[in-house]
Amino acid sequence: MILARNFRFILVACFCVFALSCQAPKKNENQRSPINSLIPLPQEIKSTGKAFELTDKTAVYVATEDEQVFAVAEYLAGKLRTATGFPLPVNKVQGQAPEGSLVLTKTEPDAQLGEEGYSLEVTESTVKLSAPAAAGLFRGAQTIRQLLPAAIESASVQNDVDWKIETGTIRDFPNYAWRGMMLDVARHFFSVEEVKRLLDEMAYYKLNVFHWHLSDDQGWRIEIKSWPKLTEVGGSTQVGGAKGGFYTQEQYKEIVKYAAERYITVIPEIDMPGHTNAALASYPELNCSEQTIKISQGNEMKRKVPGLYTGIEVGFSTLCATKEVTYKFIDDVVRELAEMTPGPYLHIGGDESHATKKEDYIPFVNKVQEIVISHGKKVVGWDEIANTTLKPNTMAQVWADAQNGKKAIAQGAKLILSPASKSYLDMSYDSTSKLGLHWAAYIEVDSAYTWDPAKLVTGIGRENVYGIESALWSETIQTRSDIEYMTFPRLPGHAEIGWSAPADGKEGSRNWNEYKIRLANHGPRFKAMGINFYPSKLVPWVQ
Ligand code: TNX
Repeated sequence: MILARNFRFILVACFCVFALSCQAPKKNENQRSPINSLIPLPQEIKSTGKAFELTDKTAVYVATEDEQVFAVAEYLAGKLRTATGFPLPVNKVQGQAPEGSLVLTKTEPDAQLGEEGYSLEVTESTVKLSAPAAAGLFRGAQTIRQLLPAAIESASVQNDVDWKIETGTIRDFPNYAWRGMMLDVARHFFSVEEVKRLLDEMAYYKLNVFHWHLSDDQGWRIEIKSWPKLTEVGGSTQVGGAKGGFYTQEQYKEIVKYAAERYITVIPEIDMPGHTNAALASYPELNCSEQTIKISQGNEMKRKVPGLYTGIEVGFSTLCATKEVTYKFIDDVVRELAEMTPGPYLHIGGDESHATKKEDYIPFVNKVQEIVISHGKKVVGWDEIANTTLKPNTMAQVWADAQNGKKAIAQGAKLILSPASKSYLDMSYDSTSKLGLHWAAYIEVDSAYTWDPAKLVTGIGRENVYGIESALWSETIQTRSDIEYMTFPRLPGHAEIGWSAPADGKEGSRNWNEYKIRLANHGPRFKAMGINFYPSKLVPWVQ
């Protein structure tokens, strides 16, 4: 180990001194202390105080035949070409790469680095990024972007910038396997381009799971060929009553591919048995109620169908758990979804099913788990599903009730932690926020950062937690700009909680005062990327 985590503070202090001692900073120079620009903080980092400079002669070399590695090299070069204006060609190389180059190498498996870990060695002459897997190289590529001046993220060529990376070594790997973000596209619909943009932003902070909340009372957003009215009817509107939208299966696959190129796994969610009004309005037979109404002329009787819903109340809808057609419906939906989802998990929701009879909820969730497994996938559900018999490999996502988390653990399940009071990105920052709800908390940027998944609840420890996830519900979120305002700058803090071990080596604490300096250095990066962010007064933003 180059440096134990406990020494990070000493290091941070050293880098601060280094940064202060720099004379006459050029454009962006003050953002260049390596630690000060890195989120999430790497596990081990050692600076040697000199610099590698990217020039119009720099080339990128790939020291393997692996096409995925080549693709990562192309991705990285693409990210660096725009603002530098340098050609940065990507070439394969056997043996030594020439001086002045960036080299990507695939190494032998390494238990500590795993799939996503990497090491980076920067000397005055070369930047060497190596990892056992392409995913690790991709994560390391984000570190290289962050080590460069913030202007590297600009959408046009920037002159007068020294494109320097400070020399040193980094060895880095994630603390948690699942570092996710959920986007609710049901309450308000977001386009393919908006989703791709979010995936790019997630990738920059080394997230690896995109949880896609595809259905809810207000909208059904994924084309299901065997049940076409789901999108025709259920996808037609959204909160507030405006036109909704949905993804065709082709668009879904396009997003899955885009995510995969960023080493992000897509986990689709079909929320059930509650949160299903859009489906119930599309297919009357999925309702339990056989109530009939008289059609004014003639003797015909017609089943009463709930209308489309565009409000934001929850807990009033349920699929009929006692009808066979319900399970035929779920089987078709799960089959079509599973066929176009390479990731191992499907999310079945299961939350706030207040309209489902208690005696129906447990057999319902048990049957749905079986259906998902029969299509080759594992199950994730909101914490309420812990009240049923969890199948092996089913995971519970704790959002509201830690007791449910403990029930899941008692059944041998792992947890995804999304505590609403810390990780819900739809919670307002404070009482003056125009966007968001605040039923769980107001979540300022420091509060979003200062928690430890392994210490949050007595009885839920590191070994029970598979990962963490930020959730953006979209009752009040309508545009890309709204998404970004609620996501930034809280998501980088969550990303660090998921990736980095607690900064002072002690469990249960994170040092906000150290972190806020690094976050402040991301202000110019957000601006260069055109990200609309909440300029919290708690952060000493670099201008
Ligand atoms: C609770 S979190 C919900 C969502 C809402 C959210 C609003 C969860 C599993 N259910 O349906 O959108 O609160 O913050």
